[in-house]
Amino acid sequence: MRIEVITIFPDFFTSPLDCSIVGRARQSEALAVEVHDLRNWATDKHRVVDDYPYGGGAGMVMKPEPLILAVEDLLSKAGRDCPVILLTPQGQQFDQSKAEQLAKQEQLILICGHYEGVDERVRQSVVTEELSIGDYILTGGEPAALVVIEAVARLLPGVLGNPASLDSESFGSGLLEYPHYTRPAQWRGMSVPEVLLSGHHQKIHRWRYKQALRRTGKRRPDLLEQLELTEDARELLAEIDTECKQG
Ligand code: 4G3
Repeated sequence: MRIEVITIFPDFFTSPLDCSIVGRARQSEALAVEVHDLRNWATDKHRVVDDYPYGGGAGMVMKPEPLILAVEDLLSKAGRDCPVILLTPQGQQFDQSKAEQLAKQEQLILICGHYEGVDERVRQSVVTEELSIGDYILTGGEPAALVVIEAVARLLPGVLGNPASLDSESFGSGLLEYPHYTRPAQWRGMSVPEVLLSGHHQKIHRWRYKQALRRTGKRRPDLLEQLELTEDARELLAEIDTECKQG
């Protein structure tokens, strides 16, 4: 996959894109990320990319010409259409299913907005979708673009060593993860649940599944409601319910 990023702060991406899974994905050539300085497409000698809002008001607005020219250039180099995504608080909420959908694409163009917003004609003419990473405001779309790149990169074929871990993780199953433990079995009076030391794989699996259901019900009842529960899940939830009432 190829991801083109358009930003006024290319340096912001240097270390995050060189590190960890994303860095390895880029070295393995499963992923190519090109970061482009928006000012390369500014049309005046001072390379200005923002201006005052028509109608007045506080703050600046990103000018339409540099952004539209940048996207047109990158699309013509690609030789075909691809999603052109503006990271903005007004966008559709980015989630795991969106990451899975984007991971199927051959190329993405990510636009990082700044100031008070982006001239509406950028949306009208080149943006195909707007995404938000959550209900909060950032000074720029750069951290949001990094979140999208990270979430998508780890889904690309060959990027994670052990693809089985993708299915069991949170949101793959629609549930939050069960509690994890490693050695030592005892520390400062805190012990690892007995069942995990038992070697009884069926019991372990059922214990983990119950814990995942318990956590999800307690912390994210909205996620539990979206699931089609099996007979087994219903049974475990009933057990959890009685345990709660018993205290
Ligand atoms: C465009 C994304 C960009 C318009 C960007 C502000 C939060 C998110 C910006 C705009 C952003 C997010 C830059 N803040 N929640 N700020 O994904 O009004």
